[in-house]
Amino acid sequence: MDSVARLTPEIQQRVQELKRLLQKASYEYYVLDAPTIDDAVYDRLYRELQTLETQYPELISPDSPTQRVGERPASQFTSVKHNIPLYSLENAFGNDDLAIWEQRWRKVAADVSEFDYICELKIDGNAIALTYKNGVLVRGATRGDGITGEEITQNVRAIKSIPLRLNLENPPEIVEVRGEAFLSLDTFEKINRDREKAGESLFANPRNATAGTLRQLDSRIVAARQLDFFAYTLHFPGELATQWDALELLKQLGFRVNPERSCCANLQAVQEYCDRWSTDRTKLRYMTDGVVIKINSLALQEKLGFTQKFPRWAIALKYPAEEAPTILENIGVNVGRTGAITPVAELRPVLLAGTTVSRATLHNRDRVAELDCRIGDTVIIRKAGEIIPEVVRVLKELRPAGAQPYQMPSHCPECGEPVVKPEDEAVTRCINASCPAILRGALTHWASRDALDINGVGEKLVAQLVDSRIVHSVADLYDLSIEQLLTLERMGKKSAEKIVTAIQHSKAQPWSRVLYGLGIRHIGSVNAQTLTQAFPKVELLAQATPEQIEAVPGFGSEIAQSVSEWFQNHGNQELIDRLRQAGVQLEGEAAPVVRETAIAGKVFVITGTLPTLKRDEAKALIQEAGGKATDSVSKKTDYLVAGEEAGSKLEKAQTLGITILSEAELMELIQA
Ligand code: 1X8
Repeated sequence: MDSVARLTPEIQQRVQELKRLLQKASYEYYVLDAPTIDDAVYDRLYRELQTLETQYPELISPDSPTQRVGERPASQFTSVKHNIPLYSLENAFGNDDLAIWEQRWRKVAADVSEFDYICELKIDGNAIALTYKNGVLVRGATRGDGITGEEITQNVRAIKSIPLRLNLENPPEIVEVRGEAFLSLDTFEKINRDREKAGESLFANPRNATAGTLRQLDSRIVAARQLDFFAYTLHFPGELATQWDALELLKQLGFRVNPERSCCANLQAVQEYCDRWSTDRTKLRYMTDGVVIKINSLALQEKLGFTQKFPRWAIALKYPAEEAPTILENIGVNVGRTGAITPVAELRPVLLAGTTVSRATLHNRDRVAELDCRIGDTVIIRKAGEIIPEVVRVLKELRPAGAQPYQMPSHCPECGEPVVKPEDEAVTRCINASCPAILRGALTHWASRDALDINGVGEKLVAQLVDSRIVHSVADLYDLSIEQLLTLERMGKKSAEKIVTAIQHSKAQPWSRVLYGLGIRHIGSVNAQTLTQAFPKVELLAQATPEQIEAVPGFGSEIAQSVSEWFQNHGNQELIDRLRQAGVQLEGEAAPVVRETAIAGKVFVITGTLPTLKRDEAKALIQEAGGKATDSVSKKTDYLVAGEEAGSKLEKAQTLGITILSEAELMELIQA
């Protein structure tokens, strides 16, 4: 093997040629849906390029087709500020809303008499912002909150219909492209079939599956999932006049642009477009949830500008949730984390809003009685947004003879204990504190992302831990050993080690998350943060009277009662004691909810006087969010947080091109 092979002009030329050929082939295949070369030929060319790049690594460039998939998984994502914010759109739910919108914007631009609209399908996926520098894709980011998103460049590269290089001779220095990453319905269903086979939890809909895929740390998984992308916004310096031209230019640059767009001279034409797609959208192989209507002229868009929240020059007409009839084959029950027993409709599988539905919630006993649904009935089901489908009505005229009214079970299907139905509540409950279903729910909630955020402890593992009687309470998690985990089916040493480490790390999570994780009724993550601000120690909260809790702004008597009762329960007091012994945080200021991935591993230096934080406080916040705070600026520094009278450190950071943050920007970053 000649590892020091000489690089000749011929080889350089061949590499260029291979990149061009492969780029063109992939564009024809993924964007135009019109392949011109055989798969086998493509593979041969790809391997030839790969071989040459291995021999001459200096020839590898970020726009090479071999660079779509990263070799090594990323360890985390970082948050990035968008160059231009991503706005959300105002919603319209019918023609009246559209007419009001038109009147409203015309008042702002009273002198405008000539205009037209562009209608585009609203793709139900995840918005992505792409930055091209000198024609090469350098950054991909999720929408996030519109101001800051997560940097997912490596994953974006793995989307084959996104060009790594713009198809343009002399590209401007910076081009920004926005669009929607999505999964086709066929791919979505295949992913769920595979997950079902592997015993993994299913994605509720293609949008969630897309979001989950974009957040994969391993871009090889992203590539395997076959995400797709429609481009719809172009920020291109120069002479673009209309949205229509922008879409045409996006196409020329090598993007997939949704073909169903239409230029409409007036609202009536817009309404006809919306009417047509309200039915025709069910024939598409991807999910749409409405139509985006934009004013075509970019000059007029600029003149109209933005409100606090939305562009004035665009609106989204949303389609109502879809309904479908099917047969109710059985009524099962699900026991939740709080012991609530929910009747569940088991349905003959039916296609609804593009996905196959076989279960729907019936909410509670009163709802079942109100619907009077019986096994064998023909029922209408509806899917509203991403929420689990529900049964909305029964077609009683189609009821089979002899169908019996439904009776809720008198005993918990999980533990066999009698259930209770408080007079004033619609909910039937299992109140057996050691019911395995309640324990499973409590553990899953404890480990969930907004609570203790323990990676690797999901529904599947929790079920194994409960069934094998290794874990009887949340506190038992902290005594779990690698050896115990290894007794579980299909558990390897590496995974076991990771799980134990993740559990131990969760001890550093702030008191507010711990309180949320306890799963006290009415205490969601926002209430937990407010409460921990008012009661910065568990003892203070445990001893508080309902009146003292009610004195917290926003808290009513029902919440106060629920919290107070929880802490009076002997079993719960024991749980708190054990958590304290384990080293879980039961005090401290309510820290903002921080996602572990935002700045994990990033190196910060603080300099100058910050407007509100002392330097130690800023350091603590950075460390809490997983970052490192050091004292001197070097090439390894990721961020310099600069306050007033910052001196030589600021200069040095500027020369090294290090990102400089204000205190406010730091706060934004660690709250992302
Ligand atoms: C969101 C979306 C837009 C378009 C399509 N699908 C979406 N989900 C489009 O303009 N064709 S625009 C948009 C937004 O601005 N938030």
